[in-house]
Amino acid sequence: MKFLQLTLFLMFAQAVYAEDGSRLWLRYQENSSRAEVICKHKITPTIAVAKQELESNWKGRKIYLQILSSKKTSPHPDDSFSIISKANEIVISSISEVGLLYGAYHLLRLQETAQLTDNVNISETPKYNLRILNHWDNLDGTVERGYAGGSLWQWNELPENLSPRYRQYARANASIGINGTVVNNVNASPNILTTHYLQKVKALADVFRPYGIKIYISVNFSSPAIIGGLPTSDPLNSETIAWWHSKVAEIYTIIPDFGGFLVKANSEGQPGPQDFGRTHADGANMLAAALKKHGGIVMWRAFVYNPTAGDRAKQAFDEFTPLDGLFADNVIVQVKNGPIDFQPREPFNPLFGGLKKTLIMPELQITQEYLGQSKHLVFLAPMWQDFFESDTYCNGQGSLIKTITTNQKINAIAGVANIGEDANWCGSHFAQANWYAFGRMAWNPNLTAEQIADEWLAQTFIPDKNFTSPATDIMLQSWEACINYMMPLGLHHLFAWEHHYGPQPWCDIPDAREDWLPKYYHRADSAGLGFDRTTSGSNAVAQYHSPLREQFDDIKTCPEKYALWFHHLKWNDTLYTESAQKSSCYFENGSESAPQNFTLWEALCYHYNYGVAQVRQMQKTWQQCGQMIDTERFVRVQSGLKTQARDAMWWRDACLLYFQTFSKQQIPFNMEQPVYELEDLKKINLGNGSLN
Ligand code: BDP
Repeated sequence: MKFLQLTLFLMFAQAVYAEDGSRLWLRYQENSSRAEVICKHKITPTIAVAKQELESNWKGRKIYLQILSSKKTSPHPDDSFSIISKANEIVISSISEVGLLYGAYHLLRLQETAQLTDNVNISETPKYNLRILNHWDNLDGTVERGYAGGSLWQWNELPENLSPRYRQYARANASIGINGTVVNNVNASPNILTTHYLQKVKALADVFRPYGIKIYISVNFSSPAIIGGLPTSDPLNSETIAWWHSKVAEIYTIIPDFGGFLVKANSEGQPGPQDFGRTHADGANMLAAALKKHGGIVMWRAFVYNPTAGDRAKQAFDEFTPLDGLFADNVIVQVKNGPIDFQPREPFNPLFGGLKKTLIMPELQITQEYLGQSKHLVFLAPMWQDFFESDTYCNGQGSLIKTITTNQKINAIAGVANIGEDANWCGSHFAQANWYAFGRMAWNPNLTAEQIADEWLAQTFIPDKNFTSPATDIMLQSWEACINYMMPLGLHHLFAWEHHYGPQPWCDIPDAREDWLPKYYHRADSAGLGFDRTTSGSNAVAQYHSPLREQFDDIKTCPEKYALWFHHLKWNDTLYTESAQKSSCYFENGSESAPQNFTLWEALCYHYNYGVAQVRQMQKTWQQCGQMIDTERFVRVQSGLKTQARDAMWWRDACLLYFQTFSKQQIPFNMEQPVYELEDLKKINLGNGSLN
């Protein structure tokens, strides 16, 4: 009997304390009795969610939920809310139901992060109206660039069976203000538009609706020919036009509040209007016309490049700026943050500030395709903060990306999701922070990475400064660390072929597209390293407004972090003192004092080594603060950091040893020396992902 009791106790304890990450940042301790929440408005499904969340989880005074009447005729739901405390009560008010829901989650966030004060007087309005996740999920259940297991969508079981995770997903998104989701891959199967699949999409839309989340789909531009049996998909052909109009009408009968289409066209082999001699504007406007009367939009991606058109970094700008002003008013051009492709660090894409008469929305990548995937702890909010705060100078100084993209008729932002079937949703515990950060920054790009890290840690682990403050340090330096050990000083795309996880700067695949090979980007030779994009090179600098173009053009004023992005430098060129100054902490522990300046080669050696040192420091800090949390997650993160530390050394050695074959110089004696042989590293087959 005793044994049975003990077993039952242990089972119970495990059930209660299983810390598999499935609860994300929503770890409220449920109330033993319901909190008092009063709402005089009709209890709609959305209000019911708000009410229930507060009743179960709110620990304070009586709450009133209040819908305000409004004369506004905004085309987009106004998600604003206010929270005001009075003596014995708190009033959450909004003109919309979903505003109340956001208010409820906001209040709970303050409670969970111990930020509640007696007097609350908050008023919040999101800066982007459309805050959208892009799932690169295929209809066969795989996820392109997904590192958290298969797709969350069980297409085979839909529409009949609804996984409980659909609702949990919607709840998590609503709690951080995400209000749209594109459920399928931009490399879109035309089948998504068949009635069969639209019924499945409808089932998801029905689950998401109470949480204020609209559904969108990615469409294949050749759908009229592929599934419609038409002879062409030419956007100016009347049959094509009629096909899209009737398809869109069908979608709206099935899903009345459908959001619209996301389109990847004439990019990486996807079909598009150029196949018929038409422009991106012709293609986008044709779809937009079909969606217009239903209130739908087209998000048309600007991720275009082809091997014959010169410097890849220039191509989207070259293709899209001549079309500026020609897009319909329900088309929004979706632009990746950088001009190449979600690299560890890129300067901002010059289409921001380049397109002035076209609606434009940023596309960020949450899934860390090029930042260690779900294996490396890399917090992306510092990167996004940097991006939002970049000054484009398009209307003079102060034309920050976060300002120009939130002052349009439609303000939207997309993030490529890192969500999958894994119990912890994102493949690792800290990867959840990037989903969280995307939502928070889409709501308010003025939030700092530090604030977001801190509140995420408090909710996801414990609201104790002894834990959150060192853990925030880890998060805040993780992006810089990753850049250092992967590709510092503006280097980019040194990744292993197709896999995009490990290093392969030497990669040479016969007959491969030149612009898919690392050599195209690093241009290492016996003279030096880097891509010359100055006025005497590809002249990509000219795509930026003054004074940026002059600044980038001149190595003396170009920020060191972009040195090799814009310049081909000689191995012995003296880099300004930026790295050298920063390096003092690295050298402090060694016998040598910090140098005054570096040559390019020395700076490279330093950055790679410093990146490794940063990860080693992250390990130590975690060892110290991680023990304050549950063992399960502590150990998992600890083990992830080990992998990251080994991978960092792998990256460092692969890149330095390879570049050394050109520089012909020794790695300075006062820095760490390689532990691997280049020839061995060249043999690694990345099928299995990492060095482990
Ligand atoms: C690249 C990915 C590729 C995507 C493409 C895109 O490697 O899988 O299809 O971006 O954004 O980063 O379309």
